Parts: sequence; C-alpha cells; structure tokens
Amino acid sequence: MEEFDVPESHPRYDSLLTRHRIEAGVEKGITSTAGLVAQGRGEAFDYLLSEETIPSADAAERAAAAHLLLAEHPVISVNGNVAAMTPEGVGDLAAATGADIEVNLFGRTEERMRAIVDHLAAHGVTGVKGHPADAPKPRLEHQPATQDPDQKNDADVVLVPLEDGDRAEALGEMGKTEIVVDLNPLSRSAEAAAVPVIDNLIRAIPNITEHAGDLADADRAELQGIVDAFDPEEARREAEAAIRSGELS
Ligand code: PTJ
Repeated sequence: MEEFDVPESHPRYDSLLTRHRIEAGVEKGITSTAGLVAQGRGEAFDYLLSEETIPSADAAERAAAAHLLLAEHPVISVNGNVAAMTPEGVGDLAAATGADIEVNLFGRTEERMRAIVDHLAAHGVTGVKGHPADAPKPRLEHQPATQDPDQKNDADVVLVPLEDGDRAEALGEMGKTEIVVDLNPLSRSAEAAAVPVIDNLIRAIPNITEHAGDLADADRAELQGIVDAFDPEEARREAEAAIRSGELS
C-alpha cells in the first residue's frame, strides 16, 4: 500500500487519513470488505455534519465517559473498522476508564481475530480479550443475534462503535447500558443505545478519553448527574436537525 503523504494542512486530512487506514486494514486482513462499505456510509453522514463534533455529540461523549467511569465492568468492543482506524485511541480510552477491550466481529474468522489482536499489540494495546485461544465458538449461521457468542456477557456498560443493528438491539435486550458510536442518527444501533454518539469514531474516541480525564476526580454523584441529564432522543434529534439544516457543510 502506498504511503500516506497528504499534508496535515489539507482541509480533509482526517477524512483522507481514516480512509487510508481502512484501506490498509483491508490489505492487512484486519478490516472486512463490508467495513469499506460501512466507512463510505459513515463518510457521507460526516460530510453532512461538516466533519465536526456537534455540541450534542460532545455532550454524549461526556455522558459516555461518565457511564464508563461509573461501571463495574465496562467493556470496549473492537471490530475490524475500529482496530484499523484508531488502535492507540482504544488503548488510551481503556486506560482512562479501566475498561476491558474485547474483539467482537460481525464477520468473524479466526484469521481476522488474530490479525486484530496482533495489530492492537503492535500499537501497545495488550490484554485484549476475544482472541482465538480463549474465544467461544463462533455463532452458527442459523443462530439468532440474541445468541451472541461474544464475551460481553458480564459487562454492565459496553461501548460498541459501528455496531450492526441486530447485535446492538440484542445487547440492549440483555440489559446492558449501551454506548454506540455511529454517524447515522437514524440507524437502529443509534436508536438502541442509551448513549448514541453521533460522531466520527476518529473524533469520538479521543474526546471520550478527554472527558474521562476531566472527570477522573469526580465523585459518583457528579457522574450520575451527568448520566441522568443526558437525553438520547434529544441527541439523535439534534444530529438529524444538523444534517437536515444544511447549514454546517
Ligand atoms: O469487523 P466486523 O466484521 O465486525 O464488521 C464491522 C462492520 C462495520 C462492517 C459491521 O459492524 C457492519 O456491517 O456495520 P453496518 O451495519 O454497516 O453499520 C456501520 C455504521 O457505522 C453505519 O451506520 C455507518 O454510518 C457508521 N459508520 C461508518 N464509519 C463510521 C461510522 N460511524 C462513526 N464513525 C465512523 N468512522
């Protein structure tokens, strides 16, 4: 794959870098080809949001940080897109919140599980769960999404960036507090989430980490206040309104 040599001053630098990472992820066997399609869909929404974190997304990111800090067993779920886009960001967020990192793939293969664990390790992220040695059996084709074999079972708060709608709904039904990062405010995943973060993952992960750093000394009452004040419907509505207004881009 060609080196990425776009200057940082380029107005669409982050977007082009993300695309480059996803392409490289496919070449390395980390990201699925469906992941390329998902990225294209995300880019379209991000373009309509002017590739910016809108205020309601920032509020969602603060609520996400508060949830992760309050949790007994927070888990960050990593798929092929997340691993390719921001391996170091996932490590930083886990360190800031005490969350476990698990690889959970929609299109699961042992090769891809291994490639992702190795890729994370190459970026200093170790102790990742869900690698082939300790992973449960992959879901059989006929099993419904509710019989998810993923290892989030004993988690109380899960961050599932770019999750497939069926799996997001199944997690909600399992009683998990679900934080979803998804640029589409109308997606079923965003609708299933207690905290829908309508932002690009590449901006959302470091911003949640920053909020977690700010809130590191906050007591439980303060964290709970942030969680209680957050309204998921309002966050989705404001993102949709921003997209429809056409004022941003
Ligand atoms: O690696 P795997 O096998 O687990 O597969 C991962 C994908 C993403 C392919 C899988 O979960 C999938 O098929 O997802 P969907 O159903 O295509 O949904 C992806 C959602 O993420 C869409 O609503 C996109 O708009 C959104 N999205 C794409 N890129 C980004 C994004 N949201 C935030 N940041 C992005 N960079």
